[in-house]
Amino acid sequence: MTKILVTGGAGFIGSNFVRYLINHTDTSVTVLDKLTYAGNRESLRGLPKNRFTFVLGDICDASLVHELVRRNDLVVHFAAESHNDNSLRDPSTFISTNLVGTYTLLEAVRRYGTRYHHISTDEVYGDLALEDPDRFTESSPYNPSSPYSATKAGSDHLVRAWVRSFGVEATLSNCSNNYGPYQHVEKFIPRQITNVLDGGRPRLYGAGLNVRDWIHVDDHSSAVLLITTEGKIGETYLIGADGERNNKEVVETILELLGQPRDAYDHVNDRAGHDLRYAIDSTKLRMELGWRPIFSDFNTGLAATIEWYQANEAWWRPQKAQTEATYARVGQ
Ligand code: NAD
Ligand code: TDX
Repeated sequence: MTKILVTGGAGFIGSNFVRYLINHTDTSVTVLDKLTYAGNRESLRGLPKNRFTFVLGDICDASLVHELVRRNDLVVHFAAESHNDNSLRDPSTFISTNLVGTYTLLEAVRRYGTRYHHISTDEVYGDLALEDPDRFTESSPYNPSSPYSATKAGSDHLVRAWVRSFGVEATLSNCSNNYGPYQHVEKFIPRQITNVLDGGRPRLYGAGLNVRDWIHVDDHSSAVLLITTEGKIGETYLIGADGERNNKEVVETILELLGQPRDAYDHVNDRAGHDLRYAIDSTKLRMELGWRPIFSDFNTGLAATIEWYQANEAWWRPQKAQTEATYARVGQ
């Protein structure tokens, strides 16, 4: 049985990945998570005690990280400050968690010879024009726009340097925008769903023409698991499910699925430096490792996600008022 250390396992993608591991493998899982505003112990409720351990702590705490890495066979590193809007308000925690935290983990896996998988984002490549026929590939140049994406780009570079200079056994993946259950209400899709459930209206930045390439979080999990077992050391794999949609279309679909008029949304202040379009070409992952997404129909996945938020108000309610108050201060 493999022992896997999952950092950031109380966050959106980490908690879905932990559940995916428990349901699809016989591994035992240890989560290391600081439980920042984005981490939620409730997202890991009900996991089997004989296969799951939760450790409260910071990935920048070198002695704790070394002790946990020493006891595990594989580290999958999700922990991060993950929200672009927050990074525009205060980049400081992005520097410490995303850069120093990754460095701390790399030094530990280097010391114990532990296999490492690095979770990253398509945002490291910057953005594409709306009419550009090209999509991001593993050889696209790095060109991050926000403090968040710059720190993710920096962390990717650290991983490659530790592979080349110190022989660390690492793989990397850069995924497009995830949606699904347990996503914090600060993020686009859960924010709009819960606004409507609260009797309010969706809030679209600018004209709403920015394009994101949506993938269901379970498809991200299946790809990461495959890369950790079949991926080649030192290689990067882009993860995406051909889910390009502009924000206006997504809001209109949410409204329709919730039985509201398709135009019942508000335009609000745009994000500074707002990336126009992300789009992933996942040919390498599909051809070399045989990966395929299961959620090929975005509207079906979105409908299931809406049902999850309807059924789990107790999970999201505690964060909603504070999140909206923070947005209101900047006219969003
Ligand atoms: P999230 O904000 O929902 O979760 C982050 C988790 O990390 C939280 O549980 C938080 O408590 C924990 N954490 C933060 N700082 C920590 C620290 N110093 N020590 C220990 N734990 C800490 O984020 P997410 O959306 O689940 O993203 C997870 C990863 O996936 C990130 O690395 C992100 O860059 C990447 N990613 C996200 C997306 C997306 O669409 N959300 C897409 C591609 C890549
Ligand atoms: O209220 C909103 N209205 C709106 O129009 C919010 C919160 C967002 N938006 C727009 C901004 C983006 O164009 O929706 C799009 C998606 O926004 P976010 O959910 O903040 O995601 P994004 O900035 O694209 O980054 C996400 O995908 C890549 C994750 O948060 C990152 O962690 C990941 O790396």
